[in-house]
Amino acid sequence: MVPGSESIQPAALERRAPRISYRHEALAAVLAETGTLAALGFGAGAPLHDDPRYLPVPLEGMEAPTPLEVWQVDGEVEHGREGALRWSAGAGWLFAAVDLDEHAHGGPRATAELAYRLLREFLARRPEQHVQRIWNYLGAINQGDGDAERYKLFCEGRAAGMGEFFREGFPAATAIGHHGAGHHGAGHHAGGQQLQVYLLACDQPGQRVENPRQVSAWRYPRQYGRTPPSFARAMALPGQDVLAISGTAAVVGHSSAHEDDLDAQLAETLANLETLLAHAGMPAGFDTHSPLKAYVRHAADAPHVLGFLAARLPGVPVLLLHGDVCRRELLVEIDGWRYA
Ligand code: 3EB
Repeated sequence: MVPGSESIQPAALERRAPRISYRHEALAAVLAETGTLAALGFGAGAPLHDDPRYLPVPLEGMEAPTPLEVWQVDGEVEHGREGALRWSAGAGWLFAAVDLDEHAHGGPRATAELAYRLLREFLARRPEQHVQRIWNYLGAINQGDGDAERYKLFCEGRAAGMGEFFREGFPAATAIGHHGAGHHGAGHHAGGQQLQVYLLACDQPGQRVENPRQVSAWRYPRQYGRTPPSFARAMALPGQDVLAISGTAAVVGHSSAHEDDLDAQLAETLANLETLLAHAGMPAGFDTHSPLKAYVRHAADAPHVLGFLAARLPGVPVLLLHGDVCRRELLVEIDGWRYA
């Protein structure tokens, strides 16, 4: 199914992928359902709850009301906390998240290194060691110039914190800048200095998928920083029933395309997504079961992005979030899931 995957082993256990949905429901009701592995709230208005499966994400929704994102598995879910890390696990799947204040840990590089070390050390003690998908949200992502840009420092710290844990290949990922408003429950966090990293892992490996229109991120040339970004373009989850799609933008080869042209960037992003689906052996197009997120740099662009996606991807659930792509010339990025 996945090109270049000559050694797919028959899975010892079929791991049906988590169902991901956007839901306008009460958080307590969602958490009370059997099989709820994680629930994500967005922005300053997100609900408050102590359950470790609930993560308030520091990105604002751009359409009110903003739904919860809910991850559900087949079976009972256990959960807990260890210091800055919270986790849940069930049916072979694991959710884990860390939220760190950069002020307390020495800036973006050291904080990213710590976040990845904490996650890696936790995973090393778990049966679910195969990380499929990671999201990274940091403040002021484009601040600083050249190698001192905060995103590039984050990339250095991430690679250091990963150590040898990902030597067989990187997970699919997203890295987006938040606007630092901070959650009303974030307590000690100075909003703009919050680093949040969360992930989905499984007790079986997935299959990494690259995009033939794009240079693999870990091979980006020196101009993009001392340490290239550590992610795969997508991951076919172990059951081969879902493609987890990394943050995808108007990058062709290794270059940003269509500077300052929102429509052209959106069209190029969709072309990249379609190529990724084809290369993963999946049917073309997205559908009503395949939720996407669109991260939009300028709030004023939200209606236009919504209109574009409604026309080009009718019926596809899209959550619009206010977030900055890690290259300052890029205005929009899309990630999500494609169910087979
Ligand atoms: C790109 O194609 C856009 O650093 O984890 C997309 C997805 C991007 C993930 C990351 C960065 C990351 O290079 C940027």
